[in-house]
Formats: sequence, structure tokens, C-alpha cells
Amino acid sequence: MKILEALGKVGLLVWFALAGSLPQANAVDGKRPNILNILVDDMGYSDLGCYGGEIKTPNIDSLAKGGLRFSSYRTYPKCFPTRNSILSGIESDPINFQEDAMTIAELLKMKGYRTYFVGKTHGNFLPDLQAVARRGFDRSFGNEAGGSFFNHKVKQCYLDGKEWHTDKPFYKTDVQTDFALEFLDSYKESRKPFFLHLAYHAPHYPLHAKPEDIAKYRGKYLQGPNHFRKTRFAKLKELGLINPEWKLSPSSDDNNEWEKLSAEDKNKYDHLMAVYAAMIDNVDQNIGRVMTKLKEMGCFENTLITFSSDNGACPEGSPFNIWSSHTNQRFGVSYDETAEIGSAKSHWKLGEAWANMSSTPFRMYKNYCHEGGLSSPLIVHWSGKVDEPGSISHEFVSVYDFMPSWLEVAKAEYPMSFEGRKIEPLVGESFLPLLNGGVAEDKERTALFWYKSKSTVCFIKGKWKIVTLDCSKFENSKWELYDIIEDRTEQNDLSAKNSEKLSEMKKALVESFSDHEAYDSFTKQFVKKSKKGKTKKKTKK
Ligand SMILES: [Ca+2]
Repeated sequence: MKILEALGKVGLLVWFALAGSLPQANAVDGKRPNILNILVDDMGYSDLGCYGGEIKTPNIDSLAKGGLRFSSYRTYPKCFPTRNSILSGIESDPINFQEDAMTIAELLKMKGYRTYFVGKTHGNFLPDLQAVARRGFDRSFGNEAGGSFFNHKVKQCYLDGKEWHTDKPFYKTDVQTDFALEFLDSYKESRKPFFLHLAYHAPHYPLHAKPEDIAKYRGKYLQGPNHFRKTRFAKLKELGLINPEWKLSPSSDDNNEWEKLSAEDKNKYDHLMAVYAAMIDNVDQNIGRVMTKLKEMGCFENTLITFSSDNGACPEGSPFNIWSSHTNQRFGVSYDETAEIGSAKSHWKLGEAWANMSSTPFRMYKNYCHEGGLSSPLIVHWSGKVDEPGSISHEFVSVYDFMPSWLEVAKAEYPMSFEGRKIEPLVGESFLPLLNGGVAEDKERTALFWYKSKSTVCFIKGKWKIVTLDCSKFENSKWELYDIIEDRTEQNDLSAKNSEKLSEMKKALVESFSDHEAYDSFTKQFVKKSKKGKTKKKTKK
């Protein structure tokens, strides 16, 4: 017996010695999973192949096939509040954000995680890459919102908080991925789990893509946005992502202006949409590189991967019509309208009609609180943790739910205070129970989203949603009321028919959020604005 015990001890010693020298150090410190959060910018609900789109996204689709797709994930309709809330878990609040919240990196670092940030910063929480470097991220690479995809100086790139320069050819999505891979490489020998926030700038404007990617889509969009709204709508139903009873929302091109365009203009707007598709295609290729790296490191299986967009597709760029117009000056750089569309010298945006198509089947797009602005794909991949890989959850999840989910994965508690400061409580719920086919316990779940500059706001409670395109008079504004289970495409405004429910929802909005600093500042600003009478009338449908 003693001999066997001794042999066992020797065996263990040998095993420990070997394990310590194994290259795939992500046996980690036991079992704690890694976390990879992939965020894209201004991508619509139905652009991905696995969400009904015609854009080639085989790598993202494979995450969906091995994981879970959420059909009812919602964000703010704008970049910066979504990013604030993903990284903090609290409502996006312009006041004292940096003091009132902890970053997910600060929390996970306390639990022994290595923390990496790659990509775009935007918002008052982490306004720049220096703030990222200060707030818990071990390594960081990226730039502030905006700028060129081909020139790293237009919005200066920073590595670990310091200016970064290169003389090599630069394409932002590729270089962002290069740094993600480099950070993972440098981590390889660590025995800690990692958190990587990989926030691609694509497919946000300027529409910039590599010629070989654009070539794949050139000429594919000549049938115009209404054609693709119909094909996507049919595919979404076929995939089971949407209720087949829902009606397709009205088109931005409801008069079919596309058919009246000259062949030259059709060619131009086909080109714009091809560049947008190419940017998403390129993101997918780069996600493939990250997946390969995780597999080489032996930690693909033990990594919770999430993929989402920060808001719906972007309608900007069409001040005079529903298509698009060229931007000649941006961030002090001149662009050339005659340059090849999608090239470094051009600066085009997607425009309203294509953005509306990208957000099929929903109403509106980025900046507005109708479903096209709030709805994004959310794919969760975690090997062995999804009961039915490839399935779809129709439960309502939101941008607030990342933080509680990640804390659950890391077995970390959210504290009441941080560095002597009281911090705001989390408002979301972990989505992990839903991976096992679970359903949300709270059927009356509430959520508030807004975008101040456009005076748009919505409040959701259970199956009911109130939304306004102009909340300058707040409670006296024109509110629409929808049953978003029966009618998520917001075709049947019930505010007149069910004024009782409308009043109840307006009251619930006030009651649910009146004790939040965020809500207080929000309403006070609108009341103040309304008194001054300076709010512009919105005429969007
Ligand atoms: Ca965005």
C-alpha cells in the first residue's frame, strides 16, 4: 500500500511537472472559463447568414450552429450608451459615470482574469484608450470612435494607452484582429483565464473595404432594397427567428424609388451596399482567425463567446434622399467623391434605404427606439453548455445582461462599492440559464432605452412597449403602444384603442425608473428642453 501511495505521489509530481511545461497553458487554473465578447458596429438585425442575410458569414454561422441565437436581444439605438452598459452593467448615464460604475475588467481582474481590450471606445465611461488602460485592462489596442479604416492616424490608434504608428498597409479590422491574436499569444503561458473585449469598428461608416472583399458582392444588390427586404423576411421566417404572423414593416423606399433610378445610380448604390457587405464578410474572416487561434491554444471549448452589434444599421448619409451622399470633410481629412467607392479616399455612408433593409423585418434603424434601432443578433457559443446547439431562444435579453452573465461565469460577486465609492447596482440578469432551454422567470421584465439627441425613448414591460419619436414634451408627447409579442414589427399602434394600457405604461415607466439617477437626469433634461421650446419636430415615420 505504501509503495502504491509513493508511486502515486511520484506520478502526481511527474504530471504536475509535465503540465507546467505544456504549451497549451489554458488548462488554466483549473476550470474557470475564458470570455470573448465580439461586438460589431452599426450592423442590422438580418445581415448575417444565420439571421436571414445573404452576406457570407460562415464563421459566425458556425458559432450559431454550435451555440444559441437570441431572437429578442435589444440594445440602445446608439453606439456609446450600448458600450457604456455592456462594460458596466448599469444604465447608460451621462452623469458621474466613471465614479458610479466598475468596468467588467476591474471586476474580473480581481478574480484573477487577464483582461484585454481591442477596438473602438466611445462614450463617457471609457472615452479613450488611456481610460481603458486605467480601468482594469491589462492590454489594449484601439482608437476612439470614427476615422478611416485605411489610415490609423485619422483617429489615432493607441497601444496600451500610448500612440501607435505603422508604416505597413493598414486595414482596421485586420489590424484589430492582429492585436487580439498577439494578446492571446502573450497570454498563452499564463495560467489565468482571459477576458477579451473585441469591439470591431466595422461595418460603421466610412464604408471602406478591401477590393477583393468588395468584388464578392459587386452587382449582387442591383435588385434594390425592397427585393432583399422580402428575401430576408422569408428567410427569417424559415429559420424560425420571427413569428410568421408578423407583417413586414413599411419600407424606407415604399414608393419603390429604386426602379426610377438611372442605371448609373443603381450601380452606385449597389456598390455602396457591396462595400458594407464586404466589411461584414471581412469581420467574419477575422473571427475565423480568432477561432483558429483559440483552437490552437486548446481553449476554444472553454471560452464563452458572445457576438452582437451595438445598435441597428445606420441610416445616416442621406440628408436629401433615402440613398446616400458623400462626406467631403471629416475629422480634418478631405475625401473625394470621384474616388472609387469603398477606397481610402472615399467617405460614404450606407443611407436610409439600405439601413432599413439591413434591419429587416423591423421599423426604422439606428438612432430610433423602434425595433430596427434596438434589435441586434446575439449569438452565444459555449461548448457543452448549450442544451440544443443551433437552437433559438425567443426570451427577451438586453445589453444589461452581459455583466451578470460574465460575473456568473467567473464566479465573481458585484460589490456595493469600489475604491471607497458607492456604485450603481446592476440592472440586468444573467442569460446563462437560457442556454439550457430555460425561460425567463420574470415575464414582466422592464427595460428603458433612449437616445437623447434624437429625443427618442421607449419603455418595455413584458409584452408591452411604448415608444415615441419625440419625447420633448415627455408624458404629453405622442406615444405609440405595441404588443411586441404579437406585433414586433410595430404595425398596429394600440395607443388609441387601449388608452388605459398606455397610461399604465407611462406610469410604469415613471415608477420603475424614478429612483434612478439616470432616469432623473433624463426626465429633467427633457422637461427643461420642453420649457425652452427648442426641440425640433421630428417628421420621420
Ligand atoms: Ca454603433
